Formats: sequence, C-alpha cells, structure tokens
Amino acid sequence: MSNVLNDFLKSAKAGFTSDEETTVVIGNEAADLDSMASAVTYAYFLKNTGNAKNVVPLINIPLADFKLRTEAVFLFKEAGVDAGNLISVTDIDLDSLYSKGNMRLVLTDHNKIGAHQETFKDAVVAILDHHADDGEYPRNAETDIRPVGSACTLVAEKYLSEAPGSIDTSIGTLLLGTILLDTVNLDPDAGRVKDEDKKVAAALIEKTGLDGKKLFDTLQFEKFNVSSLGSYDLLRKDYKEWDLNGTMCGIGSVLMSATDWLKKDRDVIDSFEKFLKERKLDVLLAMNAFTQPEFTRNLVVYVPDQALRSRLIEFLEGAGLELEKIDGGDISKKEALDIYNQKNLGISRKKLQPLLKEFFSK
Ligand SMILES: [Mn+2]
Repeated sequence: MSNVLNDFLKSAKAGFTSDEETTVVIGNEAADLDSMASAVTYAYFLKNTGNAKNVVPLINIPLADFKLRTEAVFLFKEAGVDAGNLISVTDIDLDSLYSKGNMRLVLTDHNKIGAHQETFKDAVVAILDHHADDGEYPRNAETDIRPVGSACTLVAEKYLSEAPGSIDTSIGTLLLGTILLDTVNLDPDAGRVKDEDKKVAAALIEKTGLDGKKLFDTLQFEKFNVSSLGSYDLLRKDYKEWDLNGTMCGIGSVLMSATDWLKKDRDVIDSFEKFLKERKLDVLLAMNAFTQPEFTRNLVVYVPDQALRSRLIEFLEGAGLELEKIDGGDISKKEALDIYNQKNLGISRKKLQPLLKEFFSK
C-alpha cells in the first residue's frame, strides 16, 4: 500500500546529510505515542507545506524499544506506517549536523530539551507542546505551548488551518488516535480534554470518516496488551531500579498474571538471569498487575544468592503485602524464584520501594 508517510520517512532517512541545513523534529525522551506521532506528523507538515526543505522526524528512543509501546505499534500499523521506516535518534549523526551549524531543532510534546540533546539547546527554533512552559529555550524560538490534551491537537490545528487537503486516512488516524487516547476519548471526567481537542477531533472524524469510539477502544486495549512481548521485554517495558545501600534492586511492572506468564514461557528464568546480569542486579522483582476480571496483584521474586534470598523473603512475607505462595509449576531452574499472590492491592511499586530501602539500610 502506498502511504505518504512511508515515502516521506524513507526519503528523509536516505537523503539525510549533515552537510545541508536540516530541520529535526523530535518528541520527548519518554517517547510515548503522543511524542512519536506528533514528531512524525508535524515533520511531514513542515515538508509538505514547504516550510522546510530537509526535514527528519526522530523517535527519541532506540528503535528496538519501539515494540514496547504496544499502543504505538498498533496505531502506526493502523495508519499504514511501517515501523521499520521510523527514524531513531540513534540513526542520525546529530553531533555532526549540529557542529556544522546545520541543525534546526523543533521540539514536540516537550519544551525543555531532553538530557541526551542538551548540547543542541541553542539550535531550537520552534516548539509545539502542551506541558507547563519551562521557558528554557532560545528567546527567538517560535513557540506554541498551550495546555491542551495532546500535542497532536496542536499539530492537527496546523493541518486544519494550513493544509486541510493533506489530511488523509494515515495522518488522520495518527492524529485522531493519539488525541483520543490522551484525552480518554474526550471524556470530561478524566480531566484532560480541552475545547481545542474536541474541535480538532470532530474535524478529523469529519474529514476521514474514522470511527472514533472504535479507534479509542482498540488503542486502549492494545496499550495493555502485552501478549506480543517475550519475558525479557515484559520485564523492561516498565522498569525501575535502585541502589539500596549497596544492594542493586530492579522492579519490573508487568501487566499479566504470573501464572499466565510462566505458562507462556517455561524458560522464563533464562530471561531473568540475562536481565539480572546485564544490569548487575542482586534482586529482581516483577510486580504483576492485571484485571481478570477483578484487579489482582502478583509478586515474583528472583534472587540467585541464597542467603540474600532467604533474608528478603522473610522480610517480604512479613511486610504487610499479604503474600500467598503460588506454585510456579513445571518450569526449569526455579530454585531462585518465588511467586506470590499479593492480596494487599494497595502496595504498588511506588510503595514497595521505600519499604525495601528501609530493609536494606539495616
Ligand atoms: Mn503529550
């Protein structure tokens, strides 16, 4: 299927040279759907309206991490964009572009430049964003910073006023899907939606004939649908780690039941082992949270060091989590693994971390 965004992305990547002035459009370092969709659609807008000759939209994470954003995987596919065509910050020599004085930087979905791009700060020429204004950009930068529900709303406004004819199903799907997800389907009770979001969503629906409700429901489902991910990716999708008084502790948040996970992957321990070694952890936990049909929490504890494991298990079992042991079933090398049903649903990662910190400080 021919798709203007695929063609645009392919030629932007192939044609990039640091010897020519290039407008780089980049979303924030969390690289959520809004950041990625706004960067790609706004870059195409700039190219399409002749506002810039060379334009490259960048995804602010390595492309290998794109698959972890399952809602983005779905929406780009739905929009007919081949994920392989997306361009990551790691694909382009930004240092060279900057040092040759050829970088014009456009930020979408953030207005304070990311830590990894800090050195390019004075190259910022424009900003489209909906976060609180940090005011940390060159004074002559052109900014549109308004507290709407989604950065894609600001991009959609540009299209609707200056290039309404170029809103096809592909661009419409990316913009509308992102706005709906960010505003919880324009629901006033969610406290995110502004009049601007409603207005552009209605205009996008009218132009493209898309079914907003269906698009939102599917996106919402895909956001929590981790069935495509292997154990290693499940662990790193939503992961945090801490040095707790010399004990390195990592906790992955996993949106799937521990039982289903172990059923799906009999060699789950291999992934735990790899993850632990790569990050030089002593303790690896997974906090599983899922709705089936009631909201449920599981806790998975993986500690290869036997003495440390006994101490930690003793602490966790008495820490008010109301843990109930689950049998891991028939998986290989499970000695270092303990699995629990966590009946105290109020203890999230945010609450467990200080408890662990206190334990390890003793
Ligand atoms: Mn955003």
